[in-house]
Amino acid sequence: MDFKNLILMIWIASVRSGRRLIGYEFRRESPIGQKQCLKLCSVHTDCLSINFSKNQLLCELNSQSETATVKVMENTSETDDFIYISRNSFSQETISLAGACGNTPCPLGQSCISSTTGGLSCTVSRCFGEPQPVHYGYSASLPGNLHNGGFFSSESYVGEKRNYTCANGTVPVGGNQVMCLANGQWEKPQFICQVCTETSDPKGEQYWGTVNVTVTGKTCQRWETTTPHSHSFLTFEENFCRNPDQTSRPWCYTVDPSVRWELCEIPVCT
Ligand SMILES: *[C@@H]1O[C@H](CO)[C@@H](O)[C@H](O)[C@H]1NC(C)=O
Ligand SMILES: *[C@@H]1O[C@H](CO)[C@@H](O)[C@H](O)[C@H]1NC(C)=O
Ligand SMILES: *[C@@H]1O[C@H](CO)[C@@H](O)[C@H](O)[C@H]1NC(C)=O
Ligand SMILES: *[C@@H]1O[C@H](CO)[C@@H](O)[C@H](O)[C@H]1NC(C)=O
Ligand SMILES: CC(=O)N[C@H]1CO[C@H](CO)[C@@H](O)[C@@H]1O
Repeated sequence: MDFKNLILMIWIASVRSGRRLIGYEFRRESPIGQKQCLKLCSVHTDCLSINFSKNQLLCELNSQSETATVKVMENTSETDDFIYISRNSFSQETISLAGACGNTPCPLGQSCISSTTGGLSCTVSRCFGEPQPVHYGYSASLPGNLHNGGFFSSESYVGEKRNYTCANGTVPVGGNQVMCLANGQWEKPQFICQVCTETSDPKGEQYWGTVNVTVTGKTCQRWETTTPHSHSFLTFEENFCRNPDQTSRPWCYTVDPSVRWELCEIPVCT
């Protein structure tokens, strides 16, 4: 048995499957491989051990390693996936990579991570700012009390998905998650934030959004016109679905001469 294999054996013996050190995490990266996680720990002098999840490709750097007083958590169904590895069981090869990204720390939002070619380099690891979903249904008369929506969270690592919360008075339609991409930019949201009807207004009589098609996809007739359908609700905006007559939901006259009016599909606020 050569020296390399000996190190590998010691290393395996120190890996604790289904264990996780609780309470000393100072950094978390995802998605990242186990080897990259070890290297990341080795370039942080304050990293004494890692929690690594193979299924989630989640790497937790710990400021402590297991001792008589610092305990690793027993494997439960929740932590089964994790392995605990203390720094002093890393191979010499890994330790010698410390400082490989240079003596100055990586720029904000980047981490020292092994590249696909095997070398270490400062690599984008975080997304900043917030994604900008399409706000469908906002008209010029946007109520002033709406906030802009967002995450209510500052930490967003490459590969992580975050739930987006649409502004008050709007709900996400077609999903609500966005991923932080490898270039540090947010994925273009595939959902829209659409104006909804408040639960306190079940018939949507206060609906102020700009949906202009019916449930079957027919285009709405403009309110100020009386063709193809004549009517007396002439003062509403454009051809937006509205509920001026206590119908069950917002509706509109349609441009189809054979269909006088139809309900519109408007999401209900949660
Ligand atoms: C805990 O981990 C050990 C070692 O990986 C494994 O053999 C055992 O089945 C696990 N226990 C449970 C309850 O999953
Ligand atoms: C995120 O949104 C999904 C639905 O898209 C939901 O199942 C999940 O519980 C949400 N997570 C959090 C943390 O709110
Ligand atoms: C959004 O609406 C909820 C419930 O109406 C309210 O409690 C909250 O303060 C509002 N948030 C903002 C930022 O306007
Ligand atoms: C309906 O609304 C969409 C989105 O605001 C707009 O692009 C479109 O021109 C409108 N169509 C009609 C016929 O008003
Ligand atoms: C160092 C440490 O304990 N890191 C994390 C390991 O996993 C547990 C369970 O989620 C976290 O609470 C710890 O912070």
